[in-house]
Amino acid sequence: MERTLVLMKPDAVQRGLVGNILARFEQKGLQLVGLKMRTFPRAHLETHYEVHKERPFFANLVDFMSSGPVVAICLEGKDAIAVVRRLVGKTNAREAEPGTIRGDLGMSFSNNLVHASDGADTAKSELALWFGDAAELSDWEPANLGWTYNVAEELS
Ligand code: FUP
Repeated sequence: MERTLVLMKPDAVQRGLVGNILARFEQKGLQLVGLKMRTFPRAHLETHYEVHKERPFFANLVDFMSSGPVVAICLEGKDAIAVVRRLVGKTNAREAEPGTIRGDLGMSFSNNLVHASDGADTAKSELALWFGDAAELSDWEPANLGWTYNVAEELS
């Protein structure tokens, strides 16, 4: 099982899309193991987007991400990082495929509703940043796990 970070950005909160987005992950079969909501300080968001700090859009990105509450969640599942990235869709929401979160719900490149970790290393470092206290993540076994996956092939 893998864990990944998803952020529902301030546009998702302001547009009342948190429930819609969360439902898509739950319905897919991804397991919710962490959730928090807060307007995060600029310094925290600058650390999160450090890889982009030299890019021209960096200041705008940090302004946007600190402009209101963000809902941060941790999702668990087999190949969760890649599965979530596919559900999220292309960065520019106008180009994202229908059926994806950005493709169905967004029209913007920068206000693109969600962030999702893009690989194993980033998932690890981002989860350490957003859910640094292990007690913020819940280890639990969904009652339907043996129906979401094939027990003999995928859970042994
Ligand atoms: P993604 O992995 O799809 O979230 O996208 P990136 O990590 O490449 O970019 C992070 C965020 O920066 C995007 F969500 C949108 C914003 N961005 C811009 O505003 N302009 C750009 O040219 C590239 C990214």
